[in-house]
Amino acid sequence: MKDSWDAAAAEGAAERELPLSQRMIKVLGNVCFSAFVLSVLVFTVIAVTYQPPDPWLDSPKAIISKSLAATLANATFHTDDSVLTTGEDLAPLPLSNATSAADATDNATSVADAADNDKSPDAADNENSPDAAGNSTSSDAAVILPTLPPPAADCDSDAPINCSDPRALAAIRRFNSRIFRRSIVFLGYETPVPGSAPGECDAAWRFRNRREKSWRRYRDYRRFRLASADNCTYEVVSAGKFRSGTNAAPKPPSPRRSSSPAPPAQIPDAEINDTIPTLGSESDFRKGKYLYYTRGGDYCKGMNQYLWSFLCALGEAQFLNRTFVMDLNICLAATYNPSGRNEEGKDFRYYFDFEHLKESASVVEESEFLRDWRRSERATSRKAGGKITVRKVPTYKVTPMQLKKDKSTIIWRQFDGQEPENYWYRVCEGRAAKFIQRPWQTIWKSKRLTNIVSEIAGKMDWDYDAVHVVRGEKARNKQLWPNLDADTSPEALVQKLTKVVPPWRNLYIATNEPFYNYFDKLRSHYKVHLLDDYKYLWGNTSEWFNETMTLNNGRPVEFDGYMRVAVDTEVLYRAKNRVETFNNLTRDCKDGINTC
Ligand SMILES: *[C@@H]1O[C@H](CO)[C@@H](O)[C@H](O)[C@H]1NC(C)=O
Ligand SMILES: *[C@@H]1O[C@H](CO)[C@@H](O)[C@H](O)[C@H]1NC(C)=O
Ligand SMILES: *[C@@H]1O[C@H](CO)[C@@H](O)[C@H](O)[C@H]1NC(C)=O
Ligand SMILES: *[C@@H]1O[C@H](CO)[C@@H](O)[C@H](O)[C@H]1NC(C)=O
Ligand SMILES: *[C@@H]1O[C@H](CO)[C@@H](O)[C@H](O)[C@H]1NC(C)=O
Ligand SMILES: *[C@@H]1O[C@H](CO)[C@@H](O)[C@H](O)[C@H]1NC(C)=O
Ligand SMILES: *[C@@H]1O[C@H](CO)[C@@H](O)[C@H](O)[C@H]1NC(C)=O
Ligand SMILES: *[C@@H]1O[C@H](CO)[C@@H](O)[C@H](O)[C@H]1NC(C)=O
Ligand SMILES: *[C@@H]1O[C@H](CO)[C@@H](O)[C@H](O)[C@H]1NC(C)=O
Ligand SMILES: *[C@@H]1O[C@H](CO)[C@@H](O)[C@H](O)[C@H]1NC(C)=O
Ligand SMILES: CC(=O)N[C@H]1CO[C@H](CO)[C@@H](O)[C@@H]1O
Repeated sequence: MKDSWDAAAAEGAAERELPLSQRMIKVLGNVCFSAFVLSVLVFTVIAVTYQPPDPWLDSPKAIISKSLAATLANATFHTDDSVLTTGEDLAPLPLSNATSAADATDNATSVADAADNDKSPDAADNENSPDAAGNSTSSDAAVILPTLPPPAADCDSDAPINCSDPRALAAIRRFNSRIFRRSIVFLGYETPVPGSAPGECDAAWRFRNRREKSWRRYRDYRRFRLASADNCTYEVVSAGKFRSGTNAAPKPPSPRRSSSPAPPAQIPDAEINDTIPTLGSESDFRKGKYLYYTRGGDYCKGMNQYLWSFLCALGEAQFLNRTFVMDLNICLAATYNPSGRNEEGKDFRYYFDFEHLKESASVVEESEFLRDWRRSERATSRKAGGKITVRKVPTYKVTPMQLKKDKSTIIWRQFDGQEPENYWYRVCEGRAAKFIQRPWQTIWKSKRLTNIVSEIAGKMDWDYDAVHVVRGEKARNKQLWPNLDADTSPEALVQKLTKVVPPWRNLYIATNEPFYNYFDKLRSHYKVHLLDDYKYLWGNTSEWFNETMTLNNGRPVEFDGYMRVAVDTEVLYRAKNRVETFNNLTRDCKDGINTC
């Protein structure tokens, strides 16, 4: 389905090119290094140019606009507890030079994995790592050098397993790429360390999810039991679950008085850097050009409306070639809050990836901006230097095109007036829609949330099917959705799912049905997983809890309804097979009677 663009491309390419890769690997053995590099290049080029023939991916922009337009009626959004698909679900990878270079190396791994499609042992043996050669140089050539571990001259297969021996990592890599090839792309491995018993090794690595179209990387570490074969290669006998290799877990920076076998040490995700950028000197501030929006009527509306408006504003800033002044505070609408009230003071970074946003668009945080503005004004009055010019724009009826020529340092849209006159997104209506592109690819879900997603999917070993069961308001509204309630009843679910999902699969149920035991009937057919089974991932001992608390000045953050749906949706997207409510479970239409 909506496979990750690059992964789909790599897989697609691998499928189409499989005979070639098989032949090449057979012919090459492990000597023709330069030809191997060439084949990697070929794969990489194919991966970069190949467009999967997936209608979902044809026009992500159209899809987003459509899904939003569908929720838009007379300049008001229906509140809907569905989560908008965001950039990493839809967008092709941002092919900046740096990332495409990174991709090329990633691809070396995916190519190796793809080559593993070939079930023949020699192909598997060729899949070898720089780490396996005991030497991870930064040179690209070394990264894809296919060497075998040095054949032991005096082979003693009874010798104890040595985890730092390159053969251990080679065996683990082979095993991983055989088992998880379809789900994840393996990036850097670390040298395995001994596990808790002889013959056990703990290995850690980073991976990317094939179904996520971002470059974000996640961590895993597992425990493996290894055995030495007669010819002295190591083989994996059994492998532990997600993050079972606690000896290989990243260590917290400060040495702790550990030794208690209790929970594995966890450290905050050091790869997240969503600190608020500062503007720098006062003269830097002066040199900039800014677009500043006063809070409008969108505040405290649904999250879809928030994004639709925010992306309009950001689109205008890009159209005007200005830095957008952004308020990181979000007011979360009542529908997502367990309290049932609108809640102010939520942070953009709880939900979205600010690091990606600041890398892909020019933004500055509002309070930083206001402080620097004041500072510059003061400096101006002292030195009578160049004045900071401000153009105030009271209404959305002044179009972006009219502002294009404006040279003011700050263009300040003020959104006076009543709803719906004061909605930000009205700026992008009418003729402006032709000029302004909403930069939807700048919005990814927060990595703090997708870390949870990765963990849930990892606990199921990426081997699960999922069903999306929409109930809630829609099931209660018999006028617009006459059959939904009956079609999603426990009996109907058993009847329908057993036709399409093989028995005893892991079955993840993404749902807005609040009653946990509602799906119990499915438990006699499947290993049922629900979001609430993973509560501990955001509970008060979790990594997420610590990390969000840091953002919130040390106060705990509630795992709210929007986060729930965001995680639920992403776990659903990563499933091997996905059964949807509309189309698959019921013939009712997604948006009510006669809308499909
Ligand atoms: C939208 O406005 C039109 C006419 O202005 C009206 O007929 C229609 O019922 C309105 N739709 C909603 C959902 O309010
Ligand atoms: C990135 O690529 C663009 C063209 O696509 C080029 O103009 C630019 O110089 C490159 N930047 C770097 C750092 O290589
Ligand atoms: C890699 O190994 C080669 C020879 O085995 C050595 O000369 C080189 O310094 C090593 N590089 C690193 C980064 O360890
Ligand atoms: C394990 O293998 C590493 C790397 O080959 C080697 O340096 C080390 O001495 C070995 N340890 C034992 C106990 O054999
Ligand atoms: C070593 O033996 C294992 C199992 O016996 C086999 O799968 C593997 O292909 C052999 N490797 C080599 C290089 O002969
Ligand atoms: C985080 O990113 C900012 C730039 O946005 C950079 O200045 C800072 O050094 C980074 N911090 C870390 C710890 O990487
Ligand atoms: C956008 O602004 C930057 C500096 O703010 C300038 O260097 C660049 O030329 C501008 N681009 C366009 C297309 O106006
Ligand atoms: C975590 O929550 C539980 C129950 O909600 C409470 O008993 C416990 O004290 C909390 N622990 C911490 C460290 O806050
Ligand atoms: C969260 O932070 C507390 C206090 O800083 C620490 O004791 C705990 O180990 C952390 N938990 C996780 C899961 O990182
Ligand atoms: C769900 O419906 C879609 C569209 O009708 C169909 O392509 C897909 O195969 C169905 N999935 C299952 C598991 O039945
Ligand atoms: C296995 C491998 O080559 N991994 C590389 C993938 O690309 C990133 C780029 O940032 C490198 O850091 C990894 O080492």
